[in-house]
Amino acid sequence: MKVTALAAHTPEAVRAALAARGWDTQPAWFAATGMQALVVLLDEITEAEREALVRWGAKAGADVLTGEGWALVGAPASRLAPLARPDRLPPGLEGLAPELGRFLASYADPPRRWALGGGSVLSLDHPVLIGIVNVTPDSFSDGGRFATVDRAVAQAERLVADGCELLDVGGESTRPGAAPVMAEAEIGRVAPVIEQLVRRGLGPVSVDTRKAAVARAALAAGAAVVNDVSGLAFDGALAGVVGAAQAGMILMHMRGTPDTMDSLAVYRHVAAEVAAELGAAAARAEAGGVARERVVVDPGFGFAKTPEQNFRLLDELATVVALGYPVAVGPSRKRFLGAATGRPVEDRDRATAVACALAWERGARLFRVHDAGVAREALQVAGATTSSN
Ligand code: PMM
Repeated sequence: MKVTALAAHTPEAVRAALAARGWDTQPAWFAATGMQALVVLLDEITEAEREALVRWGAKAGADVLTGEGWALVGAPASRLAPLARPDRLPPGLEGLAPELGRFLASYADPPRRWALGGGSVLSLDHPVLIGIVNVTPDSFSDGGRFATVDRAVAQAERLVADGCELLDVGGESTRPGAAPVMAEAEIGRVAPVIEQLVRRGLGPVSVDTRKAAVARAALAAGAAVVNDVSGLAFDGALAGVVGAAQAGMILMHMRGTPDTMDSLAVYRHVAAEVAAELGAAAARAEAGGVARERVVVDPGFGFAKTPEQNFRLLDELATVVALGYPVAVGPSRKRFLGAATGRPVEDRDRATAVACALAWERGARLFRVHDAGVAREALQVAGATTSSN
């Protein structure tokens, strides 16, 4: 007898073991996905559901830890599946099926593409780089250097040459203490740049704004995506603008505003709370008319999070991925990377690249970066390491 411990962090090792023993691709993948261990936290459950879960767990061989109003359930995905099937549900657990069904469906079949505006589609089977084109006079990392259209275009050309598939143009700094920018001034900064980038075929282009008026002007100038760092909390009209234009939308997590966010970095469990708040933002987007296939979520590294919380969130990114939307991350040159490396803002591209690779491994698919060169190499290695599921 010979014992071999298989890698359990993805279904790949089980799939390969079955394939090597003659299983066909499809059943091998299906079985391996079913064997994958999952842990789900169920909050807001009734006392009756809690008791029913404990009984079911004992019978089904699932680990169930519970307290008042909650249960932690650990089991292979295949064993959780009956809980998502109304016809096979143990009595007393009928209320769990819809949410669990949604979760298991997106676990088994994560989004493989992102529909932007203008008919563009980005394939998510490989790491997608989003290049940052800041046209603010006061952005924290490249403040003022690309403040004219020509400079922004030159920066965009470099980012595209380095592999960026989307360019994110921003005209408002979200640094704490940054001066607020009126919509007209923001439009004056971003619209001419977006027009030039699109005219030169450097697109698709995204606009980094919280304001409906700026989004409307940017979309008219040719932008295909609106990237809202407030996750639709700042301007109630923004979802309607994005929905009407059938554009893509990135919803980033933050709390408060750049001026108040640091005092709001209080979490009992940062990944679970960020995921819940992003789920609510995505529901707002869909209610406002943005189609689900156009939505991307972003945990918002550095926004209302301490360095420790950013690292916890990066490690537990799979919780955000489990929402079922493609996940973008923007760790680029941020303070938490400086906290770990001691490097100043202008020397954090290596740390950024590592953070991107770790995020890819945990399920992120889009990476917003200032300098694409090093990040691309890190992501090429990370991408090549991941099985093509
Ligand atoms: N970070 C900044 C600005 N916009 N958008 C998304 N989606 N994710 C981010 O992490 C993010 C963002 C702040 O960084 P910058 O001022 O250097 O652009």
